[in-house]
Amino acid sequence: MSAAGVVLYGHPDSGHACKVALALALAGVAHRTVRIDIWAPPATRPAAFLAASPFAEVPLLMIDGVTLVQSGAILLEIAARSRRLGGETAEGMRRGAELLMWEANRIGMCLPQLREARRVDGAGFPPGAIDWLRERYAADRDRFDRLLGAGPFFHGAAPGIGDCAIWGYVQWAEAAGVAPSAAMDAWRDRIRALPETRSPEEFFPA
Ligand SMILES: N[C@@H](CCC(=O)N[C@@H](CS)C(=O)NCC(=O)O)C(=O)O
Repeated sequence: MSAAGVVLYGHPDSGHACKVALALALAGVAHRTVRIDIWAPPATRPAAFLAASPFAEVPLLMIDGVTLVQSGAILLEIAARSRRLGGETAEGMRRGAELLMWEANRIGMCLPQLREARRVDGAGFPPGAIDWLRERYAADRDRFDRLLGAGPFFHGAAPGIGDCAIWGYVQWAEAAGVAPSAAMDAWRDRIRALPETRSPEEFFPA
């Protein structure tokens, strides 16, 4: 994977894009980023991006001419290609895949929606939807603690793609109007303390 051949399209407001940016940083994959304005109409996005992305969504990762979409699939590819972040062993890949599926179905479903609900002041959310999402989050927070176990990371002593996926939106729990668990808070501190971790703005500078 050469730096010139690896391009990540993303935006700092996208937790899905932050998952991939963190994984590339932790795996030491040299790359360049292209910031896509996800708040502008899709048709205004760069032609090369629109041609490659089926839904005009970020993240999109280009590796040596191969286009990858869907953050979870991208994370699995990074682990497999770099043999890091769980990609070192079959067991690490299995753990990563399990965590990615859990995140996408659970915490990665309710937290982005709760954050969006606050941004738009609930407009467009049917009655009861926000309460339902909050109830789901309460269950997800308990399971976060159980999955993390003794930690310090979801993959054990070092972070893996599961940590990157879960970081995507758990980093913004308060912005979604919910409280992190104590274990969540401590884990976020550990992720932030990693030398490779950057803020969303630093990952995707304007
Ligand atoms: N399931 C996708 C979700 C991607 C997604 O929802 N991307 C949003 C930002 S978080 C986006 O690009 N929105 C802009 C748009 O749809 O126009 C993934 O995991 O990558």
